[in-house]
Amino acid sequence: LSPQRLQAGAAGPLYLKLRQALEEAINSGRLNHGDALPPERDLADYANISRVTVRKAVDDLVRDGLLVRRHGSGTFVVKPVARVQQSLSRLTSFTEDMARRGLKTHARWLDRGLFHPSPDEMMILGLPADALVARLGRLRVADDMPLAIERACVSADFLPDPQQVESSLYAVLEERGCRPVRAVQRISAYNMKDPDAAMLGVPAGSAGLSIERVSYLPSGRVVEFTRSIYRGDAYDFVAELTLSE
Ligand code: 16G
Repeated sequence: LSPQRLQAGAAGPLYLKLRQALEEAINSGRLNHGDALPPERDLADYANISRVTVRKAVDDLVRDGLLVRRHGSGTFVVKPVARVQQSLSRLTSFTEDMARRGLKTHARWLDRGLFHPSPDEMMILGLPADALVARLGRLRVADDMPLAIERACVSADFLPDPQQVESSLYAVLEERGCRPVRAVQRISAYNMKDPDAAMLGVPAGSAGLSIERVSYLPSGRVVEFTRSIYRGDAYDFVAELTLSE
């Protein structure tokens, strides 16, 4: 990032040269994934260029997903992700899926308690307005990488104490004899917005997947209605298709 190198060389806008220099620093590992970028003011002073130029180069790299701005804490180098290949034919839980890949999961709780159901929840779970539902909102993290935001809703009949769920909802449902055996899932494209994007560590506007899952007990009763946002840069959903007779 030396001022001489930036000023010298082929003609062209300074911000593009700075962008290229920063990109090289990231690709060569001089700037590591997760590292904070020096403040824009320091970069401008050091390279002897204007803050507007620095801002333009950084904006470009944020737009392309190489850097991410976190409110109040600065700009960071984005970690490239190994995509999760998720089967669409098995009814598994996030904890099980990650354990199978040797990853440790952890949750940041956004919501965990008993509430009266919203009209959507009443209709989908088949509950009266005076019923109670357990809502479990979590940022789901695997090996320190945030992957999804999930908001699960379960009738309090099945989960009277939501605090019982410390890591796996399905493990608790299994213990209580009401693990779902069938689910219908809808996946739609979604452009992420803040604060969700910020929680997932991606720029606002990044591609995401909005997923809804309604899962059932063997009796046909709905046990879970979950709305999630998955990172589009981290997931491939894979289904096996066969020719029907
Ligand atoms: C999966 C399910 C979610 C379920 C959760 C339970 C999708 C899109 N979502 O993430 O509906 O609530 O697993 O995971 O597949 P847990 O047992 O680890 O809490």
